[in-house]
Amino acid sequence: MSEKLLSIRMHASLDGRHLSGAERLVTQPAAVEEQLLGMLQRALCHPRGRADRISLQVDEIPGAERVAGRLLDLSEAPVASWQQGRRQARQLLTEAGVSRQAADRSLAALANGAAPDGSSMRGAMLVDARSGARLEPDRARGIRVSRMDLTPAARTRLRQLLAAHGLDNPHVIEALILASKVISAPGMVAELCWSDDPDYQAGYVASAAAGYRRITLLKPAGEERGGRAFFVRPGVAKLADLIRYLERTPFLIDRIGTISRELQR
Ligand code: WAQ
Ligand code: MG
Repeated sequence: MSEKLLSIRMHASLDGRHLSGAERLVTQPAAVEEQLLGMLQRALCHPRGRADRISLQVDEIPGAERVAGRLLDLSEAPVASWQQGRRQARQLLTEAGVSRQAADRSLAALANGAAPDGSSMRGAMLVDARSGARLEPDRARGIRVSRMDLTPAARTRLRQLLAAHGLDNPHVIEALILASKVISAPGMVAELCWSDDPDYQAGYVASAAAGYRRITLLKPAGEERGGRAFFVRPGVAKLADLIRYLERTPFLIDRIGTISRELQR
């Protein structure tokens, strides 16, 4: 189908610092207004403060280059502390094919604030899965994954499924969508992520084989430094093509995966 897609994006900042962002892909022009209002509300009610600058952008994108995607399966095993969470993340990364060195370097970079000034980057680090070398062209901006979403039917189904597991929140939904696009990229080995919101301590490691492995605690409460690392196969052919895929190619998810949580004992 070559039906037109509309990309809707929101970016909010406070005192010149990024506060929150959101993005949707819709096929129905009638859905635009509702999406814009929801995004505006989120920008004005962010836990780190009320935005003083909000930009909303609507772009039409040709349907031709669209990729139909599937959501990763989500699973979670409880941890008792963020330190244990980081050990779990390191273990999951090495099982996915990331070297110890690359896992440790990236965990440390995110913990210390991966941008040159020691704060969180706006996007993700791109990391060689063997050497741990950072490959992203700009260490403050990073790689910004964009143009991905669920179809309305898939979103409804996913939210029902997540609600049954007590996980229906926007962080989970957005992260699952983003990770599913990232892992679909050719040459991608794994992703590591935790939030930059001070009151949100969860994160995940994602890979094609293990899916989205949710980790309930990956940082101490109150910590503002968060981020993402995308681990790529060493010598991945064309970095520019990979970055273009992540940032520009529309990825519309029409199939959802499974959700499983192991309860805290
Ligand atoms: N592309 C690449 N990196 C991004 C993007 C993007 N579109 N958006 C954010 N980042 C990077 C950036 O460095 C942020 O500081 C960092 O990720 C965290 O972003 O409960 O809320 O939006 O299962 O704060 C994961 C756990 C929550 C969800 C992640 O991320 C769950 C989260 P945040
Ligand atoms: Mg955030």
